[in-house]
Amino acid sequence: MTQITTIERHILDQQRLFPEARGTFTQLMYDVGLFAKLIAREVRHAGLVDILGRAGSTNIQGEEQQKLDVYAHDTIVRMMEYTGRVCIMASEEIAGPIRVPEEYGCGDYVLLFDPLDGSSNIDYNVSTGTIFSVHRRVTSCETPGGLEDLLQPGYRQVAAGYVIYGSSTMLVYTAGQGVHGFTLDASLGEFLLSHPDIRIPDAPGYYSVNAGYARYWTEGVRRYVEWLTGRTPDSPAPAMPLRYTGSLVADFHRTLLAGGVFLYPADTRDAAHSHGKLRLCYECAPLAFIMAQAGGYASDGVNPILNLLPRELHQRAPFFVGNARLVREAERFIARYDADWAVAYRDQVVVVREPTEA
Ligand code: P6P
Repeated sequence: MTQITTIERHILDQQRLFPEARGTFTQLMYDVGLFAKLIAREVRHAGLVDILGRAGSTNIQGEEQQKLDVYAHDTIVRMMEYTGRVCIMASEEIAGPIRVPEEYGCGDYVLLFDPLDGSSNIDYNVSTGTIFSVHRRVTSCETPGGLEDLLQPGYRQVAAGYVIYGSSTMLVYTAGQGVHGFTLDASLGEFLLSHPDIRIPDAPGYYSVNAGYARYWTEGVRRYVEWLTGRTPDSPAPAMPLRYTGSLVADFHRTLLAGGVFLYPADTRDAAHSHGKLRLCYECAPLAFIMAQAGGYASDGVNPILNLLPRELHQRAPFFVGNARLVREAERFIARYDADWAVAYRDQVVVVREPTEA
């Protein structure tokens, strides 16, 4: 009989790698699996409710339907604050830190998340996702968690993952011991191990970028994309095909499994996009941790994403992620053709290096 490994069993097996582990982190990952199931259930209903909603202004339960991203946010907050395993949280949906009521206790961990990324695609039935990042708190347990616990560099993450609500619902996570994917068996209500030890393929599959913004790219990014598409003599052969869904988790998941590179670069469209569109703390950093654990690499075009020290919760970062060779080539094009931009950018970000890094 083939072994069935639930995510709970897998997390327990991982915990056994750390004899000193007290099980709190394991419990936290159980909680993540549960909120993922709750959100997946509602996302699955979205299309149905939408059709029925057209008959009137209420959903099938006769309630005013919550927006799914608000539902996802509320589900995660309610689920996680009650456990007492986190001391503070941050969400893409809320401007400031989410404090944990004192009566729930003050945990050792910190959770940052994008509750439903790509939710604008729900009406078109495009995959969406939840992205999460876990840090250990750095402030004393005697005090409530604070911004200092949230604004940590990506290399200090203890876990990161995402749930993709696609043709099937998958939870992909790392706790620093490789990347593992679990597919939801809705009939069991369990996430079952379907993709153990994910490694990004060496052979690049696709490149992924919103080519509609090409006119706003810097020269280095433009030349880099020409290189990816075989329009320069030393391009990676064969020229890579383009895939772009406009849903970060879907584009990242395909890059992780098929190889290649995803980029959302800084562009000259307006000030809001001068560091790109994606958020460092709960989009770029967790996905960078996963990609590093799968043998790939993530950069802002100048620095490793994992070495960026966030200065504010919703800070954006240019994002290049995928095969290490392809991402480092992006850094070379930017260093060569966007030197002035890179000098100005370096003055705007704070870089810290992992102590073990040379
Ligand atoms: P654009 C979705 O709104 C999102 O935040 C990410 O999921 C996605 O990668 C990006 O925006 C798409 O942005 O500018 O290409 O539509």
